[in-house]
Amino acid sequence: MLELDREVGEIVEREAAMQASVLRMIPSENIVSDSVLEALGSIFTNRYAEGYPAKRYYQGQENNDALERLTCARACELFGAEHANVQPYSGSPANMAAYMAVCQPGDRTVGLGLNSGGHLTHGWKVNFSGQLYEAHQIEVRQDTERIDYDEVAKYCDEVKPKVLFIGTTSYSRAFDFARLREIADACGAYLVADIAHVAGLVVAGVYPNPVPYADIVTLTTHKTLRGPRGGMILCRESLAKAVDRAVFPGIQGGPHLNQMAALAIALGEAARPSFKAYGEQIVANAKCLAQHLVDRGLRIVSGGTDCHLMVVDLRAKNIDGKTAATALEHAGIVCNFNAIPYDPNPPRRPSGIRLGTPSLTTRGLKEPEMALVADWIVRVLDAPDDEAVIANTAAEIKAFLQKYPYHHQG
Ligand code: DSN
Repeated sequence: MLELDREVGEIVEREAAMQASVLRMIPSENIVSDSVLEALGSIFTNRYAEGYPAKRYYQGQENNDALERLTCARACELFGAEHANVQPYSGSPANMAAYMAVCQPGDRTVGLGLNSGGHLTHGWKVNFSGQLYEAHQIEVRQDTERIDYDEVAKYCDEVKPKVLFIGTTSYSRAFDFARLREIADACGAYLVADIAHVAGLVVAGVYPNPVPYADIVTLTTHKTLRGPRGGMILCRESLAKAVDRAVFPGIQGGPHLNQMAALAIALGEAARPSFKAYGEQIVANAKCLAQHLVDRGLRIVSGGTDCHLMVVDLRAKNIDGKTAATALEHAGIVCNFNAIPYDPNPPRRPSGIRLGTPSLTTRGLKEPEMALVADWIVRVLDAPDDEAVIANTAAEIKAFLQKYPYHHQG
């Protein structure tokens, strides 16, 4: 094991100690259960299984087929979907497969812009989605920092995209998927919903489920869903073949079966009643934290959150996002700098930070603790260059977190 390779072992030990002693507030991260970790390290990592159950290009697939069928069945049950593909290595390949299933290179697409809270794969110019397709982007309104569905409808009517690709990486408001379906229908587009960030909240019933409305739903499995790093695609039966062909052989080779085993376990965990309570607490914590930050003089983009994340506009504190995120990291609060909509500052030094509550909620923090978290954040933002403040905050957080276990059983 790791004792036999001290160089790697020591890095892993340092990482474990770091993760346990800081407030991990990157909204796309979480803490998996011991069973998920165990499955990731299982002997399924030794296998290859190109193809799909009963249609593989390798022999000896009995257990691999059983595993993939079980994982797909759990995914369909949990999200109410007709078909699931559980092979995508992560979210970007899942999104690439979604495009490939319904578009040809050069087709027009409409997606949510990066600074409005969309993802790179929703048509950003340096991403494959902006290079292979004629990508058009919608932005949130400048005054409300929210999607204006009438504007989206008008824009889609002009552009006539083949696909309307909607999802969030930092948009904190719930999407109106029924309205998006109407907009897609009106211009003859496919609707793809990327719920990478909010998949666990959908399962918990605290965020709208796009499955009844979207032709294709993509997600990652490691964010609020609290599974292994990975991706998944859900779709209507009529698109199943196109989606499966896009994943393999369109983009990928063999699925990562150890990742699939871990995903099956995570989906089993997400089906438990305790997961619903977990999802509810994630959102309650995020709303509570947002309010505490507002009470302490900060502005939350769009005025708040409906999910697990928020983007904090730091301009009232005269500090940029990069400087803030670096000071917070040294103080034991790990987050990421993030652009705000219509950000006057450059992407490497934007005006905001993005905060999320999934990991803190997994550790057991609740509303009363969100006041402490807000205090620590604001203390650092008010004195980012004060070494004593930074060191004292880091020590306080480390001591505080000793009460909150880092391991859990799902
Ligand atoms: N966009 C990344 C994030 O939200 O952290 C994940 O792809």
